[in-house]
Amino acid sequence: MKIDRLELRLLTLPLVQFFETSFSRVHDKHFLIVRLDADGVSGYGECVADRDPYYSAETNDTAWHIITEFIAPRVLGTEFAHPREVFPALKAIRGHNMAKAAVEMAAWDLYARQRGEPLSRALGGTRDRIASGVSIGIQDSLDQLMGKIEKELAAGYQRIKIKIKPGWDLDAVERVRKTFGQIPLQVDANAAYTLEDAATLARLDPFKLLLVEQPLDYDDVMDHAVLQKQITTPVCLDESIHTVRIARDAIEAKACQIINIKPGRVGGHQASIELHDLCAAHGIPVWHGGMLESGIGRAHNIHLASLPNFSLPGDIAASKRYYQPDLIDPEIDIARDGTIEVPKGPGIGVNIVRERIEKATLRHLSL
Ligand code: OSB
Ligand code: MG
Repeated sequence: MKIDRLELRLLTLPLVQFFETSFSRVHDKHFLIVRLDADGVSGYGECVADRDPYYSAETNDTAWHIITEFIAPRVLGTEFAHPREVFPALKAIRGHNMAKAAVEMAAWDLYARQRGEPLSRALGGTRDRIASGVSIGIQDSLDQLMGKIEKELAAGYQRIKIKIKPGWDLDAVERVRKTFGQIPLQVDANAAYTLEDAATLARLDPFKLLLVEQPLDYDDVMDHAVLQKQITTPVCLDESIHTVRIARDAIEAKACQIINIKPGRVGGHQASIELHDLCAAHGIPVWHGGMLESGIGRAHNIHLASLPNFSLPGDIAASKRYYQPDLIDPEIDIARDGTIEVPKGPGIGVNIVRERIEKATLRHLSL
């Protein structure tokens, strides 16, 4: 495929409910959508950067800058035999994985659409439904948190993840266990602790959590290895895993027993496949993370999560938990058994509603 056009949009959508992590509370999402055209076919990708550099160093504005100034010139007019060639073609650009991923993933959608096959097949997916879990943000009260969990369990979600931070951790987990018993439960600290908190984190052990996600700093590997020796809850890394190489180091150092894969964080689908395969070779289970994506990014995630080593339920939930309406129609929904169907149509396999994209657009550029 020879890509002849790149369209970039900055969009905003209000969240159905605010989402609070250890680093911020958001009420609406700001994100980029990339469209690539080749031979009359279009492919779409979503950038998971945010307005602020609190989850990662990238923001929508840095992604806009990197895509227009550095990625577009390397992609436009270039003949790619396969989308796996896109990420290596961007090697001269250090970092900026979210910007790269948005374009690379659009190329995968384009490729699969050209071939008339679902993206999951092009990626090497092996299942037609994925297991779905929910990520529940920090609430104003524990009562409110219990209400949210009750609702999501009733909807059928296969596991619950709650966000934690110092002061919203042990009491919250204890309350969840007291109220709901031994449900599949995990926690995500988004880097809110240091090794000095090891004793507090060890007090989570008796609650038999599936995992504790990114307890320590966003760029740390070795402190996590030290922490893992002091706690029995399996450590799962999210923020720290920027590249396949860092994952290899983290596994070697025994800094984690589980890895969360987000294609935006590692540079797209190809890097995610390599990360997935590396983990499989080392017996490290993976699950698919979420970044409050619209239906476009969410559909990409569903296809990727159909690969075999995604053996734990992901943070890929129904559209209506996030956006009403979503950018796609029909929206993504879960079945009563807590699974989501992998779309069967060509590419990401969802219908993108142009008018909704237009309505949500703040900025627009065609190259
Ligand atoms: O750490 O997994 C995270 C959302 C934004 C930024 C970081 C994270 C998250 C989530 C939400 O946990 C997952 C989702 O429901 O999309
Ligand atoms: Mg996380």
